[in-house]
Amino acid sequence: MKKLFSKKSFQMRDEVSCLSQLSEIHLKAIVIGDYGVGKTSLCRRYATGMFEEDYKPTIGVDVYTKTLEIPDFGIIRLQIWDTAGEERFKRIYPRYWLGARIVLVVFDITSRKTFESVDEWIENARTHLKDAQIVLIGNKKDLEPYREVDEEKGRKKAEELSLLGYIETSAKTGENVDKAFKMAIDKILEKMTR
Ligand SMILES: Nc1nc2c(ncn2[C@@H]2O[C@H](COP(=O)(O)OP(=O)(O)OP(=O)(O)O)[C@@H](O)[C@H]2O)c(=O)[nH]1
Ligand SMILES: [Mg+2]
Repeated sequence: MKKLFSKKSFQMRDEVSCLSQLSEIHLKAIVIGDYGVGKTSLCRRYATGMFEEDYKPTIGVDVYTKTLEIPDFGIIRLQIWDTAGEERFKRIYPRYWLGARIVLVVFDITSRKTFESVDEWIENARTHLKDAQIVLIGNKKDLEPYREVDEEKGRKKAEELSLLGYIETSAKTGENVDKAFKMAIDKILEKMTR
């Protein structure tokens, strides 16, 4: 197997598990937000590069995986828990939060209502996770003519709530999807190697 690590040693915190002598890092992300905002579409686009126009509401949770090779660092195996946004499933089961280091809170830029739910989702996440990187995502960026939430509002919300950042994505075109995940992963790697 190709050697992926330099000999440089670094301190690992107990928040990530490390297998086979620092060659693999396992990270868990959880994706939350109202129904229909595009959580599944973002996960699918990121993990498989595909997009589906059909809306099939998620029931419970689906788990996606993605393996990333970080030059001079190693392999990250990312597990992405895609939750259901539908009202009656709004309560995320406690075990879904377990071990998550990344939270992606998604709203739909064409729906003010989904943006108004963001505070509740974030409060919910913070009750369960004390040290996670939270990224706010305004999805459906390709539907610009139907926009109901200004980019500035999203940015301000992320600042107000001291989140890692705000990014607008399109699961349909793929725009910024990798970047949204990378934002959180980079932050975790930065903290680990500091
Ligand atoms: N135009 C456009 N449509 C999108 C985008 N992302 C998702 N959609 C569509 O929006 C609908 C809902 O997408 P899902 O990904 O299933 O939404 P969800 O947040 O997973 O919904 P729940 O599982 O019910 O919580 C589907 O018809 C998708 O094709 C996007 O970026 N642009
Ligand atoms: Mg879904």
